[in-house]
Amino acid sequence: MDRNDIADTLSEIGTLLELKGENPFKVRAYQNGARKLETLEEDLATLIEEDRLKEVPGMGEALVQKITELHQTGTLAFYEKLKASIDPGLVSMLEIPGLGAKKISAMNKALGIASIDALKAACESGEVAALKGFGKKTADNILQGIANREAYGKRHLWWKANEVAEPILAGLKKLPAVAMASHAGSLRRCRETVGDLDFIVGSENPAPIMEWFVTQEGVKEVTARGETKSSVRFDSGLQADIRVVPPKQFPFALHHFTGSKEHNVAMRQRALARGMSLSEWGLKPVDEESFENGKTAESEEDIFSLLDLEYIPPELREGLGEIEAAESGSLPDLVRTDDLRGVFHNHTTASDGRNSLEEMTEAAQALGWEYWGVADHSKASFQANGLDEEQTLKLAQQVEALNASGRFETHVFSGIECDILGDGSLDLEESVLMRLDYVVASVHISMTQSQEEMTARIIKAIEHPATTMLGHLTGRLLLRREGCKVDVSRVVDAAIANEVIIEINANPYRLDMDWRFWRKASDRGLLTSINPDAHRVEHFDFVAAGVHTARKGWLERSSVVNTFSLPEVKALLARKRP
Ligand code: DGT
Ligand code: CA
Ligand code: CA
Ligand code: ZN
Repeated sequence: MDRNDIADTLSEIGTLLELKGENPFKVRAYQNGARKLETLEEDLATLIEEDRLKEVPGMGEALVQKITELHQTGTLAFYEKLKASIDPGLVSMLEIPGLGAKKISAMNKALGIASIDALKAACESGEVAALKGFGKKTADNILQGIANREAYGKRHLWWKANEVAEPILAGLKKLPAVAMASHAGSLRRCRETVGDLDFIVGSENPAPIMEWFVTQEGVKEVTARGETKSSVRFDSGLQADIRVVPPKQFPFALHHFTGSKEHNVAMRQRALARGMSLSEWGLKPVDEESFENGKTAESEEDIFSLLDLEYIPPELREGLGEIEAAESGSLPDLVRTDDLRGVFHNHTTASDGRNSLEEMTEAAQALGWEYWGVADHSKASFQANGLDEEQTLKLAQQVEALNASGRFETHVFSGIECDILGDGSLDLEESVLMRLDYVVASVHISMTQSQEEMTARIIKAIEHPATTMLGHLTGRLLLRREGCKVDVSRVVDAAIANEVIIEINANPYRLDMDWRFWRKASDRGLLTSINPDAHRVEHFDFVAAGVHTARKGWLERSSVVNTFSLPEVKALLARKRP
């Protein structure tokens, strides 16, 4: 073990002893020992070899023995034993910003607190504030620290992160010093969640850009501030990084910081195979020192073309075969939001939606859609005011009347989001379902079945003659709830065999079926519909998130039925209504 690792271990020993409430002198001895090691002027190996470590001021016998053991064996029996003797709950409390071992130990002794949850409860109940030497302010600080730990540790939904990112990018582009600016990282690759925001700027004059970035509205904390790089944290815990580079370097930096790491590794290997070195700085012959005489690129397109590749859209840069496809000219012609001509899975005031059939139709028309479909809940979803057979038929009649009235140019399809019951049967009579234009079959109840049960249940629903499409396959809610367990491959097989569509539920919390399954599934012939699951007119906008999922899944228009024209869609739906 080297000097720095040994110093870290010593300082951890100090913390662990403090957690146990040990004698403060003993604690300090380890902390001082760690600092001594860090500032050692002579080589540690030499000192140990010549048995002179004990001559260093402040190095007691116990410390010398432990440092020597760590240096020679890489482990320390004393440390292992100490770790094993401490409740991991106490150690986890050290992750709370602003809370140290001494306070944790005191609260453990007085109140028996040994976990973050218990600590939170004790702060809320006033027990911590009542402790000698603590008080209300300390308890409030601890609660704030717990909240921050949760917020800072977590990932953020792409949709929400993008709402923060858009004004930042717009603000950057307005600055006179900015020649060019872009978002990068997972945000630009349209991952369903992002760890932090990344921005790349091209400019010869970074100072005013840095100043604007760290003082912009909503910044809660500046976590790093440099001449060309800074990081800030917003109230939500979301962090944003910015890097300013000379305009000449911009395309290379943008490509590098868009990632993914896997994509970058493959690109660098490709460059190396051509005797070139690719990095955030540029592209140059491997044997040249600097990037001065390297290749120039006006845009990312140029970088790909310098490496004999078609342009790879950011959504595909996940290191999953995009470079091979770009080399052979077989990248997909990815679906786009403006390719959509309608949507199918939507709710109205008839069940748990906020807007009426007419309001939704008006909004669909305003978006330029040729059609949209209503699919309110069925009766098993009673908490969502689900419809029974009679109410379902009544809604279908209203749809028919609205279409006949000629009030709107946008055609309305009548459908239902029919519950898949626990045994795989559908919630409404087959004769009623067959009178609707289409049926979205979804699982909302009994979600905790085993994978075997759930898979069989969903396949049974797929085999029902009235089923047109499957709603939100797993029922997951990103960052909130795991989806149910299901054998995706078998469900996809069944859907293809029964000509059932599997939706991409475009609600930003769902994005279900996941993008990772789509490339293979569509190669086998599966069709999708990008459905907003709108519960109010504004939710129609969710389709943009669903399009990201489709693009990350390599989907072209031909796999997405709601890019089809009205006559094509009518013909497709009619196949299930002989
Ligand atoms: P995130 O923020 O966790 O959602 O994911 P990213 O992809 O945005 O990752 P981030 O913010 O750490 O870095 C942005 C990009 O910069 C990343 O996708 C690739 C590039 N990058 C960062 N660190 C490294 C690295 O150590 N190696 C390589 N090859 N690329 C890196
Ligand atoms: Ca990032
Ligand atoms: Ca970052
Ligand atoms: Zn649903």
